[in-house]
Amino acid sequence: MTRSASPLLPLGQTILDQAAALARFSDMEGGLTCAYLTPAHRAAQAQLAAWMEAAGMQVRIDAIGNVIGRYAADPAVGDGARVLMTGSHFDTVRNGGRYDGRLGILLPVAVVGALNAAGIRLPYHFEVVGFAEEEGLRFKTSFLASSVLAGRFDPALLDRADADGVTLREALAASGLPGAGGVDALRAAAVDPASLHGFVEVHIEQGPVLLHHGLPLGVVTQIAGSSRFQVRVEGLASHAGTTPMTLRKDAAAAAAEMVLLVEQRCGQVPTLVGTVGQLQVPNGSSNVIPAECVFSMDIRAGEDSIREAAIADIVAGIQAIAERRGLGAAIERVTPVNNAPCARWLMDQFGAVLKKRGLDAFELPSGAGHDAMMMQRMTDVAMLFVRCGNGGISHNPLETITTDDAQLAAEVFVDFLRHFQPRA
Ligand code: HGY
Ligand code: MN
Ligand code: MN
Repeated sequence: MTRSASPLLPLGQTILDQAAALARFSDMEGGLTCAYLTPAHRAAQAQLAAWMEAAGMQVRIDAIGNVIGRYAADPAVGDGARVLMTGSHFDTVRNGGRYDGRLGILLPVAVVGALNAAGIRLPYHFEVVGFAEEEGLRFKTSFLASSVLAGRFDPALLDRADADGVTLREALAASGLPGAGGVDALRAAAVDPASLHGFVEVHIEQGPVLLHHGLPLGVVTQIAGSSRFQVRVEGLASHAGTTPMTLRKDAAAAAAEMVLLVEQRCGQVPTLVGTVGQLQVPNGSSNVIPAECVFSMDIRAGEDSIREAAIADIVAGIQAIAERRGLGAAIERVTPVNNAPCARWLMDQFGAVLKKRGLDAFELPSGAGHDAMMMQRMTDVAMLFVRCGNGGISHNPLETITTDDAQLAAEVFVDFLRHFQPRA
């Protein structure tokens, strides 16, 4: 480091203001939806690139649309400098909150701006990634962006289509992104793990634990594994008025039973959760017995074995319900992501900063998925959680954080960066 001045500027308000400004790029009126590669998404991407440049970073956009800003190492360190990476996603769920993902981009960019303004360089390259896709909203597959960076992109996903029938391959070809969706370009966008010190992610907690304990910040121990499925139940369309109740093959009634099975099985173990967040009767009519019902299933647990056992039971249960009712059920496994433990050596460096400030080095697991999960397949990771207001609500427009908590998180992040010690 070339100077020892403390760059503790009022960053909290800047971060909140920028989150509000970024939320104006939306696919919907009156709320925030930012699906992968829509016009709003491209505008958000350009805005992030502009803020990174203004903060003093060199910016590149990779083949999947990640915006990556580099705050170059102190030149005195020489050519051997490695990269400490941070970042999170800028896509959102439908009608989501403005901090989910975005906080983990805006906060480190604001921190870099402050370091740069104070003339403080770091003894390593510091990169901030705005991940282009994490939520899985458009192509029903999450972690597209981090899977490219981590060298784990599955080319079969290029054939996956959105709700309008546009495939990922077509969307990338029309995007103007480098490589136009070519597999070689997507593979070449992977980062060399040997170049990394590790990956750290700042994220709003998205739950009530920190709020409940009266704590502004927490250090994540592990990220729960998750599996998503699409279930298609095939029944028989027939007349709602003339078909006796005993002679029906009602796909929606069968799906209802399946949804209750998910709720009942996932209620048996405290760390296990299961959600059916999408449920449709395609081409349904009020006077026709549903021929088809399609629903999503999201099953998560802190331990992979607990999740897998629940999945085995639920899959068997769905087949049994379908058989008993004389229907078909096809279950497609969309995204399985195993549990990702955080690295103790990185967690301890966040913990040390918190303690030095007289704060509790509180540790908690994450039930939500994060880009850090995919990055953990290639490097050590850690996460800093920021308290979520409004009872801890997230994936909801009511999601919120305070200016003071954003400020404190930025200060803790500055201390973390300035005292960062690479793994021995
Ligand atoms: O669904 C999740 O856990 C995350 O918000 N992507
Ligand atoms: Mn989310
Ligand atoms: Mn998120």
